[in-house]
Amino acid sequence: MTKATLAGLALACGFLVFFGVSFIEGCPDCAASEKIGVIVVDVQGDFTTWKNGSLAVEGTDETFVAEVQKAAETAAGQGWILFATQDWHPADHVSFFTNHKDKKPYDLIKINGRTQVLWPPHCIQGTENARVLIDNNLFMAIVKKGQDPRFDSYSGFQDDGGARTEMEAMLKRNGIQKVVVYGIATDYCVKATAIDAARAGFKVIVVNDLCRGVAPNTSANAIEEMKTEGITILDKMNIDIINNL
Ligand code: VGL
Ligand code: ZN
Repeated sequence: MTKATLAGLALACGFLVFFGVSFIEGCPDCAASEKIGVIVVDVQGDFTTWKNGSLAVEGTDETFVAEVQKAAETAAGQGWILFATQDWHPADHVSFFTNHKDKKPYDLIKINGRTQVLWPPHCIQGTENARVLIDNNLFMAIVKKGQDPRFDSYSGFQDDGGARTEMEAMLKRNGIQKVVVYGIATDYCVKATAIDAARAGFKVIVVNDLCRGVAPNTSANAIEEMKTEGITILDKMNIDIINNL
């Protein structure tokens, strides 16, 4: 072996050791470099008391929306990748009681063996109260759902007919493994979205203080159901806890 070859080998080994060591040193941070996604569910005028929504959920005043906004800003500041869901129904949507003869709001009907809750008309495409109330610029994308008049869609991942939205593909495309979910309503769209996220293989955290539910008993049941699916329920948005999960 020539001197030059030896010097080259030594240099190569040096590089290997240098980068190898720095890689090992980097490992305690591996968890922190996992991409974190956030899904802000259906924070729209029609679900809030603030905007006098047609399907206003208790506890959704201006202060609540401001807390959701602040949490979204904090998450964005952490480099987390934010998505929103947006209930976006045509006027002839199956879930509106007005589209069924002799029905009232909150009646239950059976459609193809599924139970459908009949709601007041809400989140009609292109109406003021269908807008997402959180700064839209914070979101990489706003996923619309419930556009097919035949199917309801509580989940941001798929409708009741099984049609998938772009949500799962976008999360995966961005290297996201952990998803934080909060918004409205705990017992419907938050629950369905969080459970579908867990079933799609994401580690899921629901932040309870940033959620509001249609009714206390169904919301309490929803929390238990989500735990059964392996979802972590936190009272508050705690950055350190979420980073280290
Ligand atoms: C929702 C009822 C009907 C929700 C949407 O966002 O939880 N609830 N449509
Ligand atoms: Zn709806």
